[in-house]
Amino acid sequence: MKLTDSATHDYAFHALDSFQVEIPSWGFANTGTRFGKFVQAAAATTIEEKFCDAAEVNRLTGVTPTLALHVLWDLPNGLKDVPVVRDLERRFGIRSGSINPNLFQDQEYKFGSLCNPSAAIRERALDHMLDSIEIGKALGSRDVSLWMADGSNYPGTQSMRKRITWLEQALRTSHDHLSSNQRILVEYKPFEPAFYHTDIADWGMSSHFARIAGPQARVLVDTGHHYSAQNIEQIVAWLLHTNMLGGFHFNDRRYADDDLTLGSIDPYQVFRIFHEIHAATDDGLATDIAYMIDQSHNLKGKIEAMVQTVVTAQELYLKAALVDREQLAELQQSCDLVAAEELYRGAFWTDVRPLTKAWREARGLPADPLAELHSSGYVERAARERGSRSSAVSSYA
Ligand code: LRH
Ligand code: MN
Repeated sequence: MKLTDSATHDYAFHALDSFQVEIPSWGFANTGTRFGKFVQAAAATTIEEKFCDAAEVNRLTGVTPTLALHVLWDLPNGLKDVPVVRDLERRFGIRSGSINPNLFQDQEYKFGSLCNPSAAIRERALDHMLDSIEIGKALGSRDVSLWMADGSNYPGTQSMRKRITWLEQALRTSHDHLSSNQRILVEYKPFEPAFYHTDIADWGMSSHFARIAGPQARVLVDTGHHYSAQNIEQIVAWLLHTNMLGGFHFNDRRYADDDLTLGSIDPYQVFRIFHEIHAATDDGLATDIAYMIDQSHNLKGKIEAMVQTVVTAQELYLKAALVDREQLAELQQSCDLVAAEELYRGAFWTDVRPLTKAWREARGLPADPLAELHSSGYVERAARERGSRSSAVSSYA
């Protein structure tokens, strides 16, 4: 069904009205690799500065009302920091998003956290998981987003099956502590920092743990957590088919978990993922999906990179929305390969920027968020106010 221009316009505006993406507090902080960290004067180091930067990104884009929080980095005193965060939410008009427990930084997690052979360490890790769930309840945020570094570096040094059992128990207990509207998102990653086995290494393992945990648990797909040859949109199709898809951590990569800005290396990848979601929505499948960004802006200006990423995500979401999926289904059914590919890829080639620009103007938003950021002087002001303090930094974010 070929859409008329005005129908395309209305459809595009509807799609853009329904798209929101969550930004990570750690995306505004000085981050780096094991080979070093290049400090930026305008980087955020306090939770207040992270909320302030998030509010600026939302002012510019209109589609980032929530900020993902990492417990140890943003609420180092746990539940006691909730009133501070509540106050920041009110001051900056940004709501707390997914709560990310940190089960990878403490020294005692050398051989794992929820999968550690030591029952005492597993107990302490579970306590942190339950604290994170209580923080989520206190902040009224929905998702507790669990990524664990747990694994091993050498064959024969750990019992992989015992670790599965320990994690199943911990996730059941965690799920039992959820409030009715909370979810646990189980994020998988094939390797790093563990380089022999990782306890939650792929979507199958994550699906299993989410099912074992309970009905309010789902799988989180970090686009950077795949071997380069893996077909990520096929994994997404499976998770949609099995109603196990809970959310995404969007970023891009050339080699491994590079955490580069979305669409910088393979924008077609994210288009293919969004297509599976639009098609599943057409077919009435549950698509209660949390779109989140998870990047580390080591070289690009952090706020600039975040605005660039949000704009790119909007454009790729809209390109995929504009695929004529009715006609595509007919071409797929008749195995008219070239016509199907030309229709599908044709949407990817479509320049949707005039539509996103018109949508922003219609919604009272800056037509070009990046240009507005540059002319606002926000980054320069932040650098002046924060610059003097930005000496070498300790932890990841
Ligand atoms: C692990 C990960 C996880 C976050 C961290 C910042 O690689 O993707 O989602 O906790 O990055
Ligand atoms: Mn992630």
